[in-house]
Amino acid sequence: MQKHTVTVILPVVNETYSLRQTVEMIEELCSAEVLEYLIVICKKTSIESRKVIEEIVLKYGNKVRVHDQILPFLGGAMRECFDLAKGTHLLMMASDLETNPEQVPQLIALSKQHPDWIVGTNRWTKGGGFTGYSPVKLVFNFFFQKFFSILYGTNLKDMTYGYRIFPTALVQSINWTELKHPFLFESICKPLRLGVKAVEIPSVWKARTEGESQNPFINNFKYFGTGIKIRFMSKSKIKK
Ligand SMILES: Nc1nc2c(ncn2[C@@H]2O[C@H](COP(=O)(O)OP(=O)(O)OP(=O)(O)O)[C@@H](O)[C@H]2O)c(=O)[nH]1
Ligand SMILES: [Mg+2]
Repeated sequence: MQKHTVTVILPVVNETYSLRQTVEMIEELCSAEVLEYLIVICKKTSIESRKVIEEIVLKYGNKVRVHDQILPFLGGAMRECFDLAKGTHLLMMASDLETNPEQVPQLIALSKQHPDWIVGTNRWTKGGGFTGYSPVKLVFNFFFQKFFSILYGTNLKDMTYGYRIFPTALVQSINWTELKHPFLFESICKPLRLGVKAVEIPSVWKARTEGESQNPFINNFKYFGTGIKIRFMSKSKIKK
């Protein structure tokens, strides 16, 4: 069997100490499990963030790759990294500490047990939760999750949290279309339609303490169209 190796994808716009802490924590907890860090930057990436990235490259050498994205927005960043990843698996997360890096070893361990599955995280279960999340978004998110778990006939309870580990071959075989934040939702909807198994571990989302989100509130409504469209899309259109 092929050795399980992981590419950690870290999109960066305005994170400094949060990015540094993310990499350092993963290195401390499970360095040997990580093949590479793929840091993805864009025109908006701040000078301060770029300085921290330089520091990280100096410290960890060729374990770190920096990619300057061509496609726009978060979905564009992730999609390009999906194609560039060298690991057998890739971990989609953020660099603003809203995806708790302490859980990386647990995600990798489960992914090793079930290499063909997607291993994600769940804020809507015992042991998971939200700290500092907007109350309006929380209500919206609750009903959104209920609706789409029924529509997709899945046990998953958190289909919009962009903190998951995927088999690289799987994501490279899918035709992705979203460019903005709804990509985080597309990335679970399309595999589910293809019959891929997915599990979740409890996780606490904690609001960032530096910089700001790139996802204006109004954009959250776009997730709805994404979920409906993919639910009724033919499998042949989902596959490349
Ligand atoms: N390279 C790159 N990174 C991005 C882009 N947009 C967001 N990111 C990063 O991706 C991570 C997640 O994005 P956020 O904007 O924090 O959004 P979010 O927390 O998923 O969404 P909300 O909960 O709705 O705010 C952060 O580390 C961002 O810096 C982008 O266009 N390009
Ligand atoms: Mg965020």
